[in-house]
Amino acid sequence: MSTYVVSDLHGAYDRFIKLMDIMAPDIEGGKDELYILGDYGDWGEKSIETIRYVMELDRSEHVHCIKGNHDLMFEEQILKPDYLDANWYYSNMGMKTWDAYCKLESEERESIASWLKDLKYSLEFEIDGELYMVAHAYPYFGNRGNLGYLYTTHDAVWMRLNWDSDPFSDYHGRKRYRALICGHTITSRYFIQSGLNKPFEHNCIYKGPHFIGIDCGAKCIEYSHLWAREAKEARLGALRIEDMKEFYA
Ligand SMILES: [Mn+2]
Repeated sequence: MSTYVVSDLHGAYDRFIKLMDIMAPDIEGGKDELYILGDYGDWGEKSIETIRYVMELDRSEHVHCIKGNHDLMFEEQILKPDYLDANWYYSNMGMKTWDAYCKLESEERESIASWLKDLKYSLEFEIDGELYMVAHAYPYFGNRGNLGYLYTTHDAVWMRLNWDSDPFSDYHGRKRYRALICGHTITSRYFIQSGLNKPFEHNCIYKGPHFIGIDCGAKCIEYSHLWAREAKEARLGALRIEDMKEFYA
């Protein structure tokens, strides 16, 4: 059995199909598990296509989807359709997602809305006796009053880590996590902060002291007219936890 983790698809449908071909997780046979850590749409041209495909995958009990900040903004926009959230629509490039969504049949709109609502903020799994948590940006332990503000759904999708952040430093529970695996921040930021050189010309997965960042910047793929360097470095990355093998498209 293998466990694959990918994040921040951002409408990069063609790259995701390519990556799935390269990883070839055995979902149907139930041998492998696939975790997708959120931000399915926005930025890329094929946001709705990506969401549709992920929803199809998510029908399997071996696929586990997490909510990202973009998915939360989309969800909130659906709940308040008369008030356009400019922060999502313009600043976070939700326009293609929203415009395409509004043209869908009501049945599909409803199924997307209910899928977004049900996305989890975190999940955990054990491999070789080591416990991992996956979340879009930051740990989430459920709505527990005793942990107060330290762990909110807001942080779970929005928090920005630094290269040496310990996302479990305020956690005083009995579990011992090997690492958080998250997306949300393009990994080049961690390499620049830490003074490490990236081992490749393209973005790659960041294996830090307390967390593993896997967002390799797929949202920039279609923006070479704005950010030539970012777009050139961008790719979609995934990690297989058992042997820490990296996959890129
Ligand atoms: Mn994000």
